[in-house]
Amino acid sequence: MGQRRRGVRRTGGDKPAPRATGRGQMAEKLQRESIHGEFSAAGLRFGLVVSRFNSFITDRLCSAAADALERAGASSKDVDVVHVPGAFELPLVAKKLAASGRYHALIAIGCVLRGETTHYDYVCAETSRGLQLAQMDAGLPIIFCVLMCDTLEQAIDRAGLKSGNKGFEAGLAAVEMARLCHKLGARELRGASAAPNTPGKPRRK
Ligand code: INI
Repeated sequence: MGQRRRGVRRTGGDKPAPRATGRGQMAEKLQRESIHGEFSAAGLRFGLVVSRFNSFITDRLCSAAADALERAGASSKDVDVVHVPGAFELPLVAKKLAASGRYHALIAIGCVLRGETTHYDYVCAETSRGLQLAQMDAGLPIIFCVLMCDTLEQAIDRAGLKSGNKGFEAGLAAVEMARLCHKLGARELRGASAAPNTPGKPRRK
């Protein structure tokens, strides 16, 4: 029986099989050239839509979101806060703000707490559905910062206590998405003019 040399895989041909390395060149290239949004908010405009229902929580989420925007370099003159009665009203107002063309990203802030009836389920479902529809219609990032909790304690944990502050995370997400969408928009334009079948300038004879 022929013995195989250690470390040499037989492929049937003369060519040695590609060696599996920890990280291939392709993976490194993809990592290096991946597209992402920078955390720089300078010159960007943001709209925060904040529900007044459970304002004990939503005020804290809003402050943390504003803090994140400020730390990322946003100017206070470029951040607007609009209040609505409850989470259910967030989508319509977000849609209107998106249509204004004034903002690079919006943050929808609310807190829905489960009660004894099915009201909670309808408010949660329609709020999330409405915000996603508004975001897709407008093509503008609308960050989802609506807590949906079984208890007040769970909400408090997520508004600055045990589980951090979801408002701060939403602020960072808004900056990243605003930058990313801006970048992708610019790439689309460049890609269009560079498409192979795009007619170029007529050549002079
Ligand atoms: N709105 C909230 O934002 N959070 C709640 O917990 C909540 N609950 O429990 O009822 C709530 N209801 C109000 C709703 O969002 C609308 O404002 C209201 O139905 C008027 O359209």
